[in-house]
This record gives sequence, structure tokens and C-alpha cells, in this order.
Amino acid sequence: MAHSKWILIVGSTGEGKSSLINLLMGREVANVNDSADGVTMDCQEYVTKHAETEYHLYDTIGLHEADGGKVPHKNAIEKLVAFAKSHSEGFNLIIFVMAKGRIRHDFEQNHLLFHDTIFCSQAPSILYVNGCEFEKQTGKWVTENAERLKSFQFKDVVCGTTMKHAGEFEERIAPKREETRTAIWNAIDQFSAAKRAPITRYLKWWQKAINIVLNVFGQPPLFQTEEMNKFAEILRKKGVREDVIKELVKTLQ
Ligand SMILES: Nc1nc2c(ncn2[C@@H]2O[C@H](COP(=O)(O)OP(=O)(O)OP(=O)(O)O)[C@@H](O)[C@H]2O)c(=O)[nH]1
Ligand SMILES: [Mg+2]
Repeated sequence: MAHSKWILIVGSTGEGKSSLINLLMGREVANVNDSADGVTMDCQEYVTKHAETEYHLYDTIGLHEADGGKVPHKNAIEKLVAFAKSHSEGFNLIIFVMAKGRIRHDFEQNHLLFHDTIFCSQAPSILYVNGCEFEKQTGKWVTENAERLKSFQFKDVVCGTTMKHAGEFEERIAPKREETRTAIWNAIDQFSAAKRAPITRYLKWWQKAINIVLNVFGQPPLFQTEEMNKFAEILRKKGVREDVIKELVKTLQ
């Protein structure tokens, strides 16, 4: 039987996940769309073979702020639980996808949720920066954002393009698309772990995950960790004002 690996692809709606999947698969399997509608936490599987390995690519939107008024946070929590239940065996690699530009709050929250919390930082992750077709120097974005990127602990950052039907630019874009495909497959081969990192089953991490979901939806956290309670108690005993403690706890959570 061929060796199999599970790859989770996370990114907000419209950043280029489906385009990346199509590029990796070598054919149009995932719907590429311009609409701003996305379904939080829904997951779609695509299977392909590369270098004697069977890859299960999972396309998921993760959390995004645009859902704020539209999808209640309870839906997002339910979907997160369903996701954890049906993928408990975990993944060998997480690919975060973002379109070139500013690193946004929802990106940070998704990283915190998927990388730090759901997989307890045990699944290696790489970043794919999409929309770099007109970058004169490949990787310029990485150099410019080096300081910001450090904290995410990405094993690799690949800048590229999945742009299709580029009209008059097609001749220039086509080789860049091919370079992107090669670079991403190389990164997958090199950085995916031999073993799948399972989804965590610890209460502490789940409390953190649910707090992150609530944060994205502008809701206050439901859980405070034991350490945080102890910390607040010490400050209280020292006479620190309650509103100051509350603010500090909120920042640290
Ligand atoms: N300029 C540019 N546009 C791109 C690139 N890749 C994809 N797009 C465009 O970006 C839009 C969104 O791409 P998708 O691949 O559908 O994005 P997605 O992340 O799957 O979006 P959802 O399925 O809604 O979550 C489409 O209009 C694509 O044509 C790229 O490298 N450069
Ligand atoms: Mg898509």
C-alpha cells in the first residue's frame, strides 16, 4: 500500500486555497470563486499522488471576521467540534494560505487556533503567500515581514502565484505558476512530518480553542485557565484594582 499523508490547508475565504489545491492536483477539482461567501470550518478532501505518496489535501476556511454577524459563534464551535471528531487522527502538515499583504487578525487567530491549540504546536506548518505574480524579486514579501513572521514558527514560507487565465500576462505567469507548484511540493515533501499530529484531547487546550473562536466573533472568553485565576488572585491580594486585573487577564488570554 502507498504511504499516505494528510495535509490541512487553512486560510480565509478568497485567499487562494482552492486555486492552490488545483495547482497541486494538476487539474481543476476545487471551485475557484470570487464571491465573499464562505462557510466557516467546512472541510473538503482531495486525494492525489505525488512522489510515491498518497496525499489527502483538506481545504478549510477556518475562522474569519466576515462571519461576525452572519454565522453565530455557536455554529463555529459546533463545526470545530465536528472537525475535531472527524479528523482526530490529525495531519502531517498544515499549510496556511494568505494573499500577499498585511497579516490580519483573523490569520493570527487561525494560526493560534490550528497550529498552537488544536494540534498543540505538534504539527509542522508552512506558509504559502499567494498573489506574488508581479513581485520583481521572489520572496521580497518574506524579507519585508521577517520580524512579524518569526513568532509563527513556520518551517518554510513559499511565495508564488496560482493565477489562472492571466490574459495578456499568461506567458509571463505560466512559468511562475509552475515554479510555485514545484516549490510547494518540495516544501510538502521536506516538512511534512512522518507521523500525523493528532488533534488534542486535553480540556485545557479545548478551553483555549473555544476562547479563540469567541474572540474572533467579538465575544468575551468563556474559560479562564487555572494559572490565570491564581495570577489574578495574587494581584487582588496585593490590592491591584479589579478593572486593571480584568484588562490584564483579557490581554494575556
Ligand atoms: N492575482 C491573483 N489572484 C488569484 C491568485 N490565486 C487565486 N486568485 C484569485 O483569487 C480568487 C479566490 O481564489 P480561490 O482559490 O477561490 O480562494 P479560496 O481561498 O478557495 O476561497 P473560498 O473557497 O471562498 O474560501 C479567485 O478569483 C482567483 O482567481 C493569484 O495567485 N493571484
Ligand atoms: Mg475555495
